[in-house]
Amino acid sequence: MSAPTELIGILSETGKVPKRRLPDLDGEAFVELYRDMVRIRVFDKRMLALQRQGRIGFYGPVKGQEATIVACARAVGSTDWIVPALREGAIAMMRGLPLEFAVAQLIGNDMDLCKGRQMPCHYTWSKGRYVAMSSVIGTQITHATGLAMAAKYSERDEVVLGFLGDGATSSNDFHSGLNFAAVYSAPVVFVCQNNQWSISVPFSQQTATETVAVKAKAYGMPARRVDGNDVLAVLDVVGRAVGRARGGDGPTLVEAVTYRQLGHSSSDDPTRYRDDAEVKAWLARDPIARYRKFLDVEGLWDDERDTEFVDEVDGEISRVVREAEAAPPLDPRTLTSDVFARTDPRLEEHFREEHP
Ligand SMILES: Cc1ncc(C[n+]2csc(CCOP(=O)(O)OP(=O)(O)O)c2C)c(N)n1
Ligand SMILES: [Mg+2]
Repeated sequence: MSAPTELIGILSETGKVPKRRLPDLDGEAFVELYRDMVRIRVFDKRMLALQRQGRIGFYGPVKGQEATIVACARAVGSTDWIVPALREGAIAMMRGLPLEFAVAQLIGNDMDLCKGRQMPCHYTWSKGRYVAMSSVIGTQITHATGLAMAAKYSERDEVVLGFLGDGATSSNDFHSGLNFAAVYSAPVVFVCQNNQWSISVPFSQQTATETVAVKAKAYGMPARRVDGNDVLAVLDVVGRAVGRARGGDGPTLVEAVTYRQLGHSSSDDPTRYRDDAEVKAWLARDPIARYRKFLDVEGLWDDERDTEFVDEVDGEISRVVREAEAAPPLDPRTLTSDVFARTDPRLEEHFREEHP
């Protein structure tokens, strides 16, 4: 089985696409991919600002990784499953999680579907088959494999998209997850968002292999290494891998090569451990700016529509933030309400004393 190192791309830096590589999408579908990416960027900026204002405690930005997120969301169907890692929350929103619920999850109040029991950015949306993330790095991989094995065993037509970061390739679950998926020919596509950093650890210190994709060879599964800042290429590559899984041909490992433009989270200061020059070089390969050039070349978008759209998204976010912030804090009794059949009398006593 080949272990590709070639980086698959469709969009050139100037936004040109060779005719034969142009996906079979209509103008509106091309524009929708752009709108999806811009929505994520605006949401990201606004949520980071809320964190800086002390209105939410923590936020993990995804700036620079929007193309992979959007393309993956568009490459699967409604009956497929998403097992996210840290940076795929926008897929829950693209699959129907109302924005006000997403903001409430960041606040952890009464409107939060997770009842404040998850860290911020760990959204859940069962109707959209978006699984709440486990914070323990790498565990998402075995969860995705297990879901896919169950789907196959139960003869359900479902594919699982399992996400991981470059850092997660060092986890034990990477081995177990990929090994079981390949041996059982499970319908899962692993998407590794290689954003070059695992908090402050660079990719070169994470692994001695040149790429993530090469690791698939040891498990006997195919891999693709794709430009993760090229929304059209990721859509094509992940779409084919999903088709392969659906057709009964088993798992694929996709390495999406991208870059975390900001800190690991709102608690991190990346200027302490990485060079400005590196950041600048990747900013020049920004996925949204590059795709915008393509839309310009094709005559599908312009500055006026852009400003109007950003204003519209900004307005919608202001509205949902107001709505989410208006929700009351969680009643502390919900800590146990759907955990125990009968709350321990000592806890009951505590609730009575502390929260009469
Ligand atoms: C088992 C485990 N070890 C350490 C952590 C702390 N931690 C949270 S995120 C992270 C880095 C993850 O890097 P990567 O997999 O590349 O994902 P990225 O954050 O870059 O998207 C670490 C070490 C954790 N959550 N779980
Ligand atoms: Mg990373």
